[in-house]
Amino acid sequence: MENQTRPSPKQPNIIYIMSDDHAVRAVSAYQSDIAHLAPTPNIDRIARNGARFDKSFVTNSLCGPSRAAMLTGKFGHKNGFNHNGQLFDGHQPTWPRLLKEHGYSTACIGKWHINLTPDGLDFDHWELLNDQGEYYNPDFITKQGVKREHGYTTELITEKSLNWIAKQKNSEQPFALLIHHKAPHRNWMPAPQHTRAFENTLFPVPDNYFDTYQGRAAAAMQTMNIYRDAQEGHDLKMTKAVGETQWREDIWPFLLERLTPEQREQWDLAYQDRNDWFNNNEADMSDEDIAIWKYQRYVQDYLATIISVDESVGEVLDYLERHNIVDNTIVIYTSDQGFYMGEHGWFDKRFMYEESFRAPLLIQYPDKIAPNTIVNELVQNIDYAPTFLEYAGIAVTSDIQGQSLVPLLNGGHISEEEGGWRTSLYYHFYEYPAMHDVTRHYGIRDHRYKLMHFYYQIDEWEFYDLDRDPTEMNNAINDPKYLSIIHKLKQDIVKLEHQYDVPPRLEWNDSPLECVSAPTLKDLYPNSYQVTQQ
Ligand code: SGN
Ligand code: CA
Repeated sequence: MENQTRPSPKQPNIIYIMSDDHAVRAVSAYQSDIAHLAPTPNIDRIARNGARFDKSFVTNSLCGPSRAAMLTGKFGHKNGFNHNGQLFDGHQPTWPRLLKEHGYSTACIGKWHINLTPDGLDFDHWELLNDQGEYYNPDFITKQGVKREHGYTTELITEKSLNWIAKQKNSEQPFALLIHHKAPHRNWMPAPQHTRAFENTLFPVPDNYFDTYQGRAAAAMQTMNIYRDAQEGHDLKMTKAVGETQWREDIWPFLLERLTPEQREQWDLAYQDRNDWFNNNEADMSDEDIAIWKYQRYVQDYLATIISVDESVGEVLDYLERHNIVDNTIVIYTSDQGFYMGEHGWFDKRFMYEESFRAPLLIQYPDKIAPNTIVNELVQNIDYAPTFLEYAGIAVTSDIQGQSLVPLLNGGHISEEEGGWRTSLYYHFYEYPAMHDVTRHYGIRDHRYKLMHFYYQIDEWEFYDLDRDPTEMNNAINDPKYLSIIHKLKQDIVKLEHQYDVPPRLEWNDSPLECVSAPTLKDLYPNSYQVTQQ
C-alpha cells in the first residue's frame, strides 16, 4: 500500500532523459522557425518549470562518445571512447555508479550503444535496446536474456520507465533513472498514430539547403546529403512504383520486416497516397523540386518521431506531479548531440558546426531551480556528471573534467568576482574514415568565434564570426581583419589541449580507427537468446 506520509529522500531523485539526434531547432522551447509547426509542449514544460541552456554543446558529436562523456564527465581521450564501435569500460567512475554506491537505486532503459550491456556500471535494473535498436517490435536485452516486445519503441521505453519508477516511489531511497530514447535517430519511423502528423505541413527550407561548400573542403567531402546520400527507401520511405508498397533500395530490410502484418498494412496505407503522388509526378519534376520534396519527407518523418518522445516526457512529468514527487526530482531533457534538418543540405551530425555541436538542455528541479531560468554560459556534456554528484551531495571525483552546473542553475550566471565561468569550449571528432565521410577535426568556440582544424587526409582551417555568419557559410580564415583573433584562438586551443590533457595530434593522425567486434547477442546469451513475441 502506498504510504503518502513517508518523507521524501533527502537526496533528489534524478530522471535523465536523453533522446538520440534531437536538433535544438526541433525543441519548441528554443523558439525556432518551426516551433509553431511542430511544437514539443511537454519538453517545453521542463524549461518553464526550470532552466533552459542556450549554449549547451557536446565534446564530440556522435552517439557513443557523447554517452561516454556524459557518464564520466571526461573527454573521450580520457574515458577511452572516441568513436562508435569501441567498448566502454564501465569500471571507471561514472555518476550512476557513484550514486548507487551512495545509496541510490539506479536504472537505465533504452538505447545504450557503448557496449552490449552496462557491464561494470552495476545498475540495479536495465533493459536495453540492441545496438541502435529498432523503432518497431524491438529486442530488449535484460539481465535475464533477450526478449522481442510488440509495440512502438518510444512507448515501450516510457512504459518500462514508469513501471520502474512506480516500484521506487514509496521508498526513502532516492533513485536515478536514465531514459534513453532511440528516436529521433535514423531511419525516422514514426508511431502508427503519427505517421501522417505532418503530411500536409510544408516546413521552411533552410537558406543553405543547396550549399556548394565553397571554401570548406571538409564540408565538400561529406556524404550526408538529403538529396544525394539519403537512401530513398530506408530513409525516405519512397516506393518503387505507383500502387506498390515495396521500398526503393532498402539497406536494412529487417527493420520493416519486423512489423506485424497489421502494423505493416497501417504503415503502407499511411504513405500510399503521398508515394503514389510522387511516383506519378517524378518524371516532370526538376532535380531541385525532387530535392525539396525529399527534404519535406525527411523533416516530416523526423519530427513525427519526436511527437512520441514529447508524449513520453509528458507522461513522466504527469506521473511525478500526480504522485507528489516532482519537487524533489531533477528532470533533465537532452540529446546525445544535435542534428541537421537540411542545413547545408544535410542529415546526420559529426561536424563542429552549430547544428550538430549544440544540443538541447533543459533541467527542472522545483525545490532548487527557479522557473524560466535561462542560462547563457558555455556548457558541455562533461558538466552533467559533476552536476548530478553535487546535487546528490557526493564529492566530485578528481578525474572529472567538467564543471558542476549548480552555480549556474542557482542564478543563471557567475560573476567574475565569483571566479567566472569558462569562456571557451574544446571539441574533437575522430570517427574517420567512416560512414558519412566527415574527416577528423578539433576546434574551439567562444561566445562569438569558432576556429576548427580539419585533418587526416586534409589540412584545412576554418574560422567563423558567429555574430555575423551564424550559419557558417563564409570561412573567414584568410580575412585579414580577423588575423589577431585567429592567432589568439590558436593559442587558446593549445591551452585547452593542455588543460584537458589531450595527446599530441600526430598520434590521432596516424591512428586507424580500432573497433572491437562486440559479442553478438547469441554469444552473450547462448541459452537465453530467444525472440518471444508478446
Ligand atoms: C547509423 C546510421 C548513421 C549514423 C550512425 C551513428 N545509419 O549507422 O547514419 O551516423 O548510426 O549514429 S542507420 O541507417 O543505420 O541508422 S549514432 O547516433 O549512433 O552515433
Ligand atoms: Ca545520436
